Amino acid sequence: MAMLDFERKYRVRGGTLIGGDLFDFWVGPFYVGFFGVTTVFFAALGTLLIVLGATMGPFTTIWNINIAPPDLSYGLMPAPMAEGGLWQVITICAIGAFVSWALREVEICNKLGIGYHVPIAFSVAIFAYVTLVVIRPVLMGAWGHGFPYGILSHLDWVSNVGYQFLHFHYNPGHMLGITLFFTTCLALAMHGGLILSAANPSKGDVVKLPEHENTFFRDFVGYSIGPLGIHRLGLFLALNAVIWSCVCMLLSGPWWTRGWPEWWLWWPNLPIWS
Ligand code: UQ2
Repeated sequence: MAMLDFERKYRVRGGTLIGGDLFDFWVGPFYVGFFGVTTVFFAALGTLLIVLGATMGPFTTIWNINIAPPDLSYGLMPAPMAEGGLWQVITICAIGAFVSWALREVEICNKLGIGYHVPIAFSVAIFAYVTLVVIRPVLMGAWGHGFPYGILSHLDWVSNVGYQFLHFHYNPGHMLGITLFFTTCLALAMHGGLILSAANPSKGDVVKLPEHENTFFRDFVGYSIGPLGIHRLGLFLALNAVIWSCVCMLLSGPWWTRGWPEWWLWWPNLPIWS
C-alpha cells in the first residue's frame, strides 16, 4: 500500500506509554507499538484456545460450538481446563487483547495530539464485556455466571437470564438502555440523512454547506443542535446506551433476584396512597 505524503508528516516518534521507542515503528500501514505486539499475542493465543475448545466438545456444526464457563460449584476458583478452565484462560486472553487495543489507540492519539475520545468510547465497549464475564460473576460469587462462548449457546444464555427475572423489560436499567439504543439510531439516521442530503445535490447543482443543514432543522423542528453538537449528542447517546445496559445487568442478580415486575410494587406500596 502506498503511503500518502500527508501520512509521513503525522508519523512521528514518541507518545508511547511503555518501552520508549522499542516498538515505535510501522509495518505497512499499521502502527505496531508495545501494545500492537501484546494485542497480537493475546488475540492469537485466545483464538487458538477457542479452536482447541471447539475440537474438544462434541459438536455437529459451527453453530453448536460451545466453550462454557465452570460449574457454579467451582465458585471463583480456577477450574480444570476441560471443565471451564479453558473459558477462564480465553477470558483472560480476550481482556488482554481488548485492553491492549485500547492502549494502542491511546499511543496513536498521543502521536497525533488529538483527544482520547476513541479509546474512551472503546473502553466503554470493553466495560460491557467485563461487566458480563468478570464484575457480575464476582459480585454473584461464581465464574459460572459468565456467558458461554458459542453462537447458539450465548443466545440461550441471554434468553435464560431474561426469563430468570420473568420479564426483563420491566428492568428500569434495561428500559433506559433500550431507549438510548433507539435514540442513537434516530440520531444517526437524522445525521446521515442530513449530511447526504447536503453533500449529494442533484446533477448540475452545488454541494450545500452547514447553513442549509441548520436551516432544515430550524424550519422543521425550530432547533438545530449544530454540526459539532450532533456528534457530541451521538457519542453521549451511544456511550450511555452501553453504560445503562451494564447497569441493568449489575442490578439483575447482584442486587435484585426476583422477577422484575415485582420490583415495581414499590410504586403501589408508597404510603401516600393509603
Ligand atoms: C443538526 C445538525 C446536524 C445534524 C442533525 C441536526 C447542523 C450536520 C441531525 C438536528 C438534530 C437535532 C434537532 C437534535 C435531535 C435530538 C435527539 C435527541 C435525536 O442540527 O446541525 O449536523 O446532523
